[in-house]
Amino acid sequence: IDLEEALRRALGDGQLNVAYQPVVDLATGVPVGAEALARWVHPERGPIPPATFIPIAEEAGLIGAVGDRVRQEALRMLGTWRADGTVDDAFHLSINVSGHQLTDPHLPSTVSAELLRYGVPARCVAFEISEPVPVDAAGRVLFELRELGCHVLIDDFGTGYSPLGHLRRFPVTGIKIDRSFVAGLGSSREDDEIVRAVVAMSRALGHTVIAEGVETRLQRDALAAVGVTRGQGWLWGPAVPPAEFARHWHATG
Ligand code: G
Ligand code: G
Ligand code: MN
Ligand code: NA
Repeated sequence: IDLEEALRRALGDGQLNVAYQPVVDLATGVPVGAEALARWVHPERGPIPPATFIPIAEEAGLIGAVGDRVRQEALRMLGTWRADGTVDDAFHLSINVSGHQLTDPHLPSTVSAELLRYGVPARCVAFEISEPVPVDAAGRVLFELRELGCHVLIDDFGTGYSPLGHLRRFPVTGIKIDRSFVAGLGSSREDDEIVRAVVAMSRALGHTVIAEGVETRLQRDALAAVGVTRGQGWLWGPAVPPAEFARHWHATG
């Protein structure tokens, strides 16, 4: 099938949804937040992973529409969860933003209106950046999002596109340690030392640190040993649809 055409249709048909992966307190396993992740289930082809459709959306000029859809749906969901007691007042929701979205000067006012509409405090929302971004335009947008009170996280820290310069140029409030470093924790001396150094730097800068891709108790314990307090990964659970998230995490949280 022509995936671009199918994606265009999916946006109109509500085939594009959001799944939520818990971010937990490493020591207790209690959820302190979640990351919103785009999900597309095509009526005939079944699930199409973001690694496939996000690049298509970028090429087709649809990444703005996809991003808007995910953000609006995620903020609406957080408003509902806050109102019905599924999550507490400290719960943070992370939303991915593409480089393209960060060049839209209207993004901060759009976000501000959505926060009001859904009754969500800005301090409960974090935007994750993981791509090369045009520094001047994105800098302005990120400063305005930060001024609203939203958090700004560097995603995939240490790999992909996460230059240290972002920490100086952008109003960053935290980092997410890429899962490739978490993978070797407790068994690779290099990974242990790299994560230890990243944590020391983040602490000195006053940034929060979230470890991604935590799959084993060995990794969790190694993270705790170097002072990481928040984690995300299959050890606690994958991204799941909102109803399942509420059912599972309401009881434990
Ligand atoms: O769940 P996983 O397969 O869910 O996600 C794969 C990749 O797709 C990740 O790198 C993630 O950052 C990216 N991704 C998931 N949802 C979104 C989204 O809503 N917007 C953008 N820009 N990227 C997303
Ligand atoms: O935005 P980001 O690139 O961080 O997207 C999160 C991606 O990581 C998603 O594709 C998600 O399915 C994946 N993921 C989440 N938890 C784990 C994990 O414990 N191990 C691995 N290998 N991948 C994970
Ligand atoms: Mn992310
Ligand atoms: Na990541």
